[in-house]
Amino acid sequence: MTTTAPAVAALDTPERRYRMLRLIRSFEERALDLVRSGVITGGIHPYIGQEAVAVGVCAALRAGDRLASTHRGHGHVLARGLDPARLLAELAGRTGGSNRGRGGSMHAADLRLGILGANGIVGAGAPIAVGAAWADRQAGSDAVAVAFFGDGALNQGVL
Ligand SMILES: Cc1ncc(C[n+]2csc(CCOP(=O)(O)OP(=O)(O)O)c2C)c(N)n1
Repeated sequence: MTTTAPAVAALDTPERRYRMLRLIRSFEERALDLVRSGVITGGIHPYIGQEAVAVGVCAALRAGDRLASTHRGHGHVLARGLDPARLLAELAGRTGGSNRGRGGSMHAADLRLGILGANGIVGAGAPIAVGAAWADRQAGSDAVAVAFFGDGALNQGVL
C-alpha cells in the first residue's frame, strides 16, 4: 500500500482557525456519543472548552516542527492535521486508525505530521519535546518542538 504523507493543517486565516475550532468540538461530541453507545471502549478525555489552545499553538507551528501531547490530546493532533476519520477509527480500535487501532486515544501519533504522540503519563510530553528539539538543534535545524500540558503536570519533576 502506498500512502502520501499528509500535510499539516493550514491555520493561516481566521476562518481556517475557526473551522478547526468547530471541527475539534464536533469531533469530541461525536466521540462522546460513540463512548456512550459502546463503539469506543475504555473512555476518552475530551478537549471541549480548550479548542483554542490547540488551534492557537498549531497556527504558530511550521511544517517540520513537532509536538508532544497529553492524555487530553485529540484537539492537539487534529489541529496539527491528523485526519479526523483516522483518529476516530483509532479511538474505536479499528485497523484504519492512525495507529492501526493499537494505540487508542492516549497514544494517537503521526510522525509524518510531527505528532510525537498523545501520552497517558501526566507531564511526560515535556522531556519528549525537549529531546526532539535537542535532536533538531544538533542537526542544525531551527525547527521548534512544543509540549502541551495541563496545570496538573506542574508538580511533575520532569517538567
Ligand atoms: C504521572 C501521572 N500521575 C498521575 C496520573 C493520573 N492522572 C491522569 S489525568 C490526571 C490529572 C491531570 O491534570 P491536568 O494535567 O491539569 O489535565 P486535565 O485532565 O485536568 O485536563 C492525573 C493525576 C497520570 N496519568 N500520570
